[in-house]
Amino acid sequence: MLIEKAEVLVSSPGRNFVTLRITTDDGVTGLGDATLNGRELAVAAYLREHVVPLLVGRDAHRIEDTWQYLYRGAYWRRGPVTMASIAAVDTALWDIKAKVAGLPLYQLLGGRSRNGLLVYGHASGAELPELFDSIREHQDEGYRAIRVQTGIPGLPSVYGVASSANARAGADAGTDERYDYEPARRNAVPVEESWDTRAYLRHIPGVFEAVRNEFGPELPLLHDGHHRLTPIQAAKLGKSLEPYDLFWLEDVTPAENQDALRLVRQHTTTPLAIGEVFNTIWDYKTLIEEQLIDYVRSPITHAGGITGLRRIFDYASVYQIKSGIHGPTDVSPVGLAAAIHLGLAIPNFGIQEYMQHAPATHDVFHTTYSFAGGMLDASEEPGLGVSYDDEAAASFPYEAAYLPVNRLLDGSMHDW
Ligand code: KDG
Ligand code: MG
Repeated sequence: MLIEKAEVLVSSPGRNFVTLRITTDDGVTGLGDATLNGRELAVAAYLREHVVPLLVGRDAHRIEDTWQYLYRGAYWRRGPVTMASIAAVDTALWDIKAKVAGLPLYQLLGGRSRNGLLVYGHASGAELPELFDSIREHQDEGYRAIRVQTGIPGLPSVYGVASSANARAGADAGTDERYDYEPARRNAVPVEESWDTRAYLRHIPGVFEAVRNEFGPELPLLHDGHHRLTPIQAAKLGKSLEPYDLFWLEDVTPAENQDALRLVRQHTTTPLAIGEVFNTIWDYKTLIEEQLIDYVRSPITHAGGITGLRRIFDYASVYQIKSGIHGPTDVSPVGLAAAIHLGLAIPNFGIQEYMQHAPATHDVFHTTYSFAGGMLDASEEPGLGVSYDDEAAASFPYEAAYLPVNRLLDGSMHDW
């Protein structure tokens, strides 16, 4: 079964997505997600110019060999653009293999280890009453674990906080409004936000105290620090949140420095999750071997596909570290479906992030996975169970959109 063609599909139904569609000589198609928020066209060009010409004529069944060929064969290894491209090829080939077998993909990954995937959703509010409403709305939708993000006094806009009116209306990112907390804005240049770490550290423990008082001790709560703290600040935050028993505290320090987590770990028993911007197993080496984290956060879309991420999870499982696959709206329904299949099969599943895509996204990506009772599940359709509607996609052309950048109050650049 040879690869006959590979098409790079760029569309913007609600937000920008890059999708790879591989077709074999006997007409079987597979999809892969290569979306890299704010840098979509770099991946599209890498795929079109440097990967697609290498795929045509290859044996579609040789998934591991193709992975190694694209990873080792590039000489310039790793990085989000390369690894998102490899991810798309890998996912599309798994989709094809499962379709040919006539089985849902999770069956090829070892079969079901669980009935479904526990997910967490994103509740947020500028102030506590809005946050409480948002938590209740998520519970009403069935969510059984909730990420909590709030406004910080003195800061006009903060990562993770939806403008609630838009969030409730399910506004589409394409209208230049946020839905849920979608942070990428359609603009020729990134918008600028401001940040004050001391104000954040003063405010957050009180928010979690209020949420626990309102919702009780059982509801699993998560929080995302979004890479903004120094190691000692992160240690202080983890310690101050211990009484509120978080499921995890995410991305407390910038991701490049694995050693930073050692200091955080020495000071707190709050479980730590990291990795949504990591692309390879090497980004996790110190963190996994020294047991400095509890959850691995990479998405299939940015970590070399099912082949790349499964390898990381196997390595993590040796150290009792679990999965927490990144599932924001900038991972397409193809990337999410792949995460669901992998999550169903691995032994060390932890939790799956689930932000729901905008209705326009589902006009283009027809999905078969289901969400009920706070759990995501794959369908029994062969392959990933997602199809791409070219006709619908034609009415959603690419538009430049960027994640914001962050400045401290004195104007210095800071991590966003
Ligand atoms: O593209 C950036 C988003 O994926 C990121 O900001 C979302 O931190 C995020 C999360 O945990 O979902
Ligand atoms: Mg995050």
